[in-house]
Amino acid sequence: MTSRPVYHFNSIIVRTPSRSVVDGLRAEDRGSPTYDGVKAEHDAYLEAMRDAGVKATVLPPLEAFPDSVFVEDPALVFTEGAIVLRPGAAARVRETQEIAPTLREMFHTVLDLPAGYADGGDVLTTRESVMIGLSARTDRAGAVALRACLDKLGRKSEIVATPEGVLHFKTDCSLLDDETVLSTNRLARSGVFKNFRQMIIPDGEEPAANALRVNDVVMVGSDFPRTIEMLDKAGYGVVPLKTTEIGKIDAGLSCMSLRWFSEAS
Ligand code: CIR
Repeated sequence: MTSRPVYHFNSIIVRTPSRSVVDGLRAEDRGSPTYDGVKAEHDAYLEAMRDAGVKATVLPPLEAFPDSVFVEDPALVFTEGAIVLRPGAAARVRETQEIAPTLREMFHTVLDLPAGYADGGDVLTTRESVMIGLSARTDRAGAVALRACLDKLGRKSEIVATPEGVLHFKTDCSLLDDETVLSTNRLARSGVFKNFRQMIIPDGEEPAANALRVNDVVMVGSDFPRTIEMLDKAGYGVVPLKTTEIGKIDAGLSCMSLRWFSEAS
């Protein structure tokens, strides 16, 4: 195990939103996002990422795949290699074919999930292990197959539960540093983070749990002032980013990038 912090990244892949993003999947209809709104949120995200010190590979929009801006779901990336996943939503399955060629160009080792279903949004990489949350998108067969792929990359992993009705494991949590997680109360109550220091999201701000630590900063949805204040007081370098539009299609900050530390850069 390297001594590099898990949140130390120098490389990301993002995909420009397509105009079809207004038709993105959602569990509950709270109105469609506007294309211009999503694009503005994506532009600000990319700028914040570059400010945080990463080199971005920007892929072109895919009109046939409304949710393809959420590149986190069809693949997983690590310094040691990438894994092409099998997304659990039928409309998103073929996003893997679109991202795989880029991964094969950028990584020496690219594995393919051989069975079941798994979305990257269900995977939280921590210092000790890679946590794989079972959800409506990630089934046990996918999680078991993913553990075997992670073994090949030399990564320890564990299978955990996602609270009922929550889209992805990381919808409800994020890593703040190597010892600390930010979690909703409903997820923390399950005991999954007993080996971590836990910061609990204030009631009513649950979507803020999908924050994103990148190098020296923690990106947090700007609609969540109490979470921002809590993290600020705890000494984190908070960068508030607007997530109002992507929030309408159940997305947050981690969804919009694949992040890793490339030893080649
Ligand atoms: C979906 O339902 O797949 C998209 N509308 C949202 C994906 C969010 N991705 C993530 O949390 N990693």
